[in-house]
Amino acid sequence: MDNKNTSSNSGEHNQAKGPAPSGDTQLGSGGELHQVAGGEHPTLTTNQGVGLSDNQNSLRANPNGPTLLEDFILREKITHFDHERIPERIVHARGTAVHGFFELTTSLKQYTTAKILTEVGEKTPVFTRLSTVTGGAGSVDTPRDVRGFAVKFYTKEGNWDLVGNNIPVFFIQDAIKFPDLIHAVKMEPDRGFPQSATAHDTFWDFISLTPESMHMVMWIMSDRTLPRSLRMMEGFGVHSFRLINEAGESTFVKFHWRPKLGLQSTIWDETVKISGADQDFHRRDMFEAIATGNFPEWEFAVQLFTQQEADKFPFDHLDATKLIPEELVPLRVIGRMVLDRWPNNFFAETEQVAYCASSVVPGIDFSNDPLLQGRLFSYQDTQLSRLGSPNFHQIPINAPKCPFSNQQRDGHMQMEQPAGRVAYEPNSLSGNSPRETPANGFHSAVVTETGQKGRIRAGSFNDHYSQARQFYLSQTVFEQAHIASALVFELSKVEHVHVRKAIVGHLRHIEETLASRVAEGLALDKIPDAPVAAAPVIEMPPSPALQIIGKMKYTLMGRAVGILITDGSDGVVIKTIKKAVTDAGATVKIVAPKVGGVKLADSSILVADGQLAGTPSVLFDAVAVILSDEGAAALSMESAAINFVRDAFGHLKAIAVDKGGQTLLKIANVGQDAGIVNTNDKDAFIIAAKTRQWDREKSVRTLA
Ligand code: HDE
Repeated sequence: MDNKNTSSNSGEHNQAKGPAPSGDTQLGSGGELHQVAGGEHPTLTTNQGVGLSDNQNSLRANPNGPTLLEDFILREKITHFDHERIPERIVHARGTAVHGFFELTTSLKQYTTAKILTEVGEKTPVFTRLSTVTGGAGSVDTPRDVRGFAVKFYTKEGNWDLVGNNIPVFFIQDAIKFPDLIHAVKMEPDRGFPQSATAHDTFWDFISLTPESMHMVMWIMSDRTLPRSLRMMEGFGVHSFRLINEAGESTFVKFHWRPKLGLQSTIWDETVKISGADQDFHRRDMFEAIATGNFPEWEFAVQLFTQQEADKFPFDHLDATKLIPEELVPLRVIGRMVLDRWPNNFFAETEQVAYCASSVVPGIDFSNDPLLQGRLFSYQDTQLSRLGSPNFHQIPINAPKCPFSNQQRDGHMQMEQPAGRVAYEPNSLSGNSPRETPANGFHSAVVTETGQKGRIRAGSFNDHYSQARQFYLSQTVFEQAHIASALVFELSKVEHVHVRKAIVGHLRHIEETLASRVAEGLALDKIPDAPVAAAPVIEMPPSPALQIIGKMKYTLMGRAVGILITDGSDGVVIKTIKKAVTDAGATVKIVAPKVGGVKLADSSILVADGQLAGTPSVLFDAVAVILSDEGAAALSMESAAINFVRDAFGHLKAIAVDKGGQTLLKIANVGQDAGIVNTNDKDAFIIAAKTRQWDREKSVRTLA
């Protein structure tokens, strides 16, 4: 439909009647209300361009009679509506995507011919989709789940899709197990729940029988699966890829994204409450960041290594359940990605974008990782089923931004009209049909493959526990406690006791104390036996780069602070705290009992950004409570106010209070520590707000 169609049609109910004063309300003859914004409105038409005289009433035999089949306008509208949904992604259905650019800062010319990795300063458009894995498209943003990190680079040499996750390893080693893994984690087929959760029997049953998943299990039980914001997550290409240079030599590469805002996660109790308070917590956060010009940015880094170096690793880098510690192969930062433009239309872009792990450009190639090899088939196939046509590459969000042409023809929803009589290659009839370019077209790495064909897992994939142990031992004591407690939480939701025990048995190979903490948390009568390990566990040096706390930035940049106020609050104090917070790079939201605002001590009105009942402190990184005595008294019986401070305290956040705020803390039975500061000392508040009060945790909950 052409939105610019201005052909005149001014039926009685048509809103296309030209300018009307903004905010005017008009009554249509059907009794409906039209809120009319000012401006020229195009004519409302059918998909065939026929103007509508009435978009409120279907065609009926008489005012009280049946609707007529003849009503092609009704039928067209309803038919289109009935077909609005396309199959959602079988995994990663829920996602948020943003446009932006990638800029190379260091050339990898020595290693690759790919222009995107050799042309320093060049800005390449990208479309990046960040997703959860297990839930449906309408599920919450904040389950305990892996996050997808998919980047489509529209390079000069074709589209390169780096379809990664926020965790550098994966559950399984071979693609053939993927459908089983996903069937186990998705809602159970007989009951249709739980949605978007690993805490149930089928998931842990599968895991208990799949020892190769143990390293990933450590990562998913850590707070990595509870990101505070999509802007505060790392991204990983996971598999080893190859770079190929002009001489045809290849080097292995792992790709990494590192958020400029640093890593930041929530804690479990907080996450559970966020899921109730704001189902769209991450999507809204990203939307607001883009809308306010706080464009998220990531460093792009690579780990480069040769076959000779790989031969010396105490693991097989082609096994996707292993990572290469940064201490072994350092990260080289070679570029940055900035996301700066929200899509115009969610369906057309975020839903229809089709990432394919097989989309690479000349100079980048695949490794023999058997998980990656399976993915090279799966994505193209899934897009065919999801988008319904082999022409999905023509949808604007998927189309390369460089010229592309070949002799593929026809198919559902063909949008092109190729001219001429030639649709094959080679041909001698057309002077301008596309030809191969042997010099700079795509070449695969020159590798020799030998050995016996068969369904054989390489013996070098047998070590299932060493890196899981390395991960656990690399964490701070706070993070270790979170991992142990997450395991207790999840396994407590598992009904089958033998499954709980089997998991604890695996944990014994990772670290005995972890196994005993979890066993105690589950009240097991004795520590279960460990299963036979396929390979001995080797000791690897701790890698601090695997922590979250070690990688959190001591900053308020990109974060949010809530200020709870009531009638009679001191406007000067509010202003001072607000300025200190915004100067530190965070956003401020005013929370009040009524959204219309409060009457401050000086009788001025301050409008609230959120009503107390709908804006709990879980939505913020730190809070200030600035109340008059009367306000504090009024809030003393409001559970939303009491929970506001109690949760902020329980979630280890800094709390700034004035006298009235202190009264509320007392009523809520909230203790005092270094994270509770007076609003008079704004600097102390900013210092405390830049981190979490980890030491407080032992006083607010029993961890495993
Ligand atoms: Fe995916 N994965 N995956 N995956 N994956 C899909 O493709 C698949 C794996 C990842 O925002 C599907 O378009 C197989 C690893 C992301 O649109 C599907 C295997 C990693 C996204 C598919 C894996 C990923 C997907 C579903 C095991 C991290 C979302 C819808 C061999 C490196 C992309 C779709 C987006 C999506 C298959 C494992 C990342 C079915 C067979 C490992 C970020 O094709």
